[in-house]
Amino acid sequence: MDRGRRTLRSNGVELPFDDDLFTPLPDSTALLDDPPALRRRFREQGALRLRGLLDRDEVVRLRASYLSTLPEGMIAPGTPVAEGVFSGRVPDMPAHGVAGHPAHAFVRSPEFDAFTDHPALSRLAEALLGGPADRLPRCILRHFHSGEGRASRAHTDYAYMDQGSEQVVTMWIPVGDCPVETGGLVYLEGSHTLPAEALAPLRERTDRPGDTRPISHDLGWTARSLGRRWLWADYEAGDVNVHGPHIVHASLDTLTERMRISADVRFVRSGAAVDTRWSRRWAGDDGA
Ligand SMILES: O=C(O)CCC(=O)C(=O)O
Repeated sequence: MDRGRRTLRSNGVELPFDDDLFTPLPDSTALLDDPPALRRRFREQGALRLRGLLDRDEVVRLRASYLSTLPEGMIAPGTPVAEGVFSGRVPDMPAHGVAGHPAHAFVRSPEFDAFTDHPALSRLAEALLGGPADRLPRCILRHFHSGEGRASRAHTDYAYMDQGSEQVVTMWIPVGDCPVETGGLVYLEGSHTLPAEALAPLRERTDRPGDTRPISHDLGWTARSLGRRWLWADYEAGDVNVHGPHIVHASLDTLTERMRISADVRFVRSGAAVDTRWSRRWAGDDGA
């Protein structure tokens, strides 16, 4: 591990970037040509990291398109739009993803539809789900910047989609390079095999006491309580992660000037029950 990068944060809580708390997420790209081996690895690990599944330039173009819809003042003057360097100033606009915020319009754009319909994503879903799969309409565009102390709390996807089939996979796609300090996704090793009872006591340490869906905002507490480490990676534009509905995952705070943009796209096995909350387009205030 790179000892130069000592302290990370998630939801404002500091995390020593050390071998007790973090270990690399293995690269599974070489298994793409071997679907049985890919499925085996997916079953064992609960999540896969696939490098360069998408074309880097296409992903960078999507990043630039979204960033170009932000109101003036959010991107540092004199920097290229696609870099997405935060100026330190958030212009007056609705909350993230709420109608009137650029992400709300962007996830309804033909460009975003074309991106989420990329055949490489559906092929991957079908390989892992063992047959035809349908993309769920609720695809999320996430956008984090430094200084907000905000990231995704430790959670499993199933807590948010438990009115439908478990035959579902999530693709997490960094829209632009996302080294660990920019705040990428981390998975708790082997946590997809844990029974729900093992996770329940962790909810006692939470910054959202009224919400039973997240596990905890404190990733150090989560890892130490379960005796497991967070799987991390330095992601690049074009990489795709895929995970199942029961693995515990979270994200890290953005500590760099470059903003973190990512998309999550989900697929369900064709014919399996769909949680109807995921049959509508995402909005930041849709409550799902
Ligand atoms: O990008 C994030 O912060 C969280 C994404 C996530 O939880 C997911 O893709 O399932």
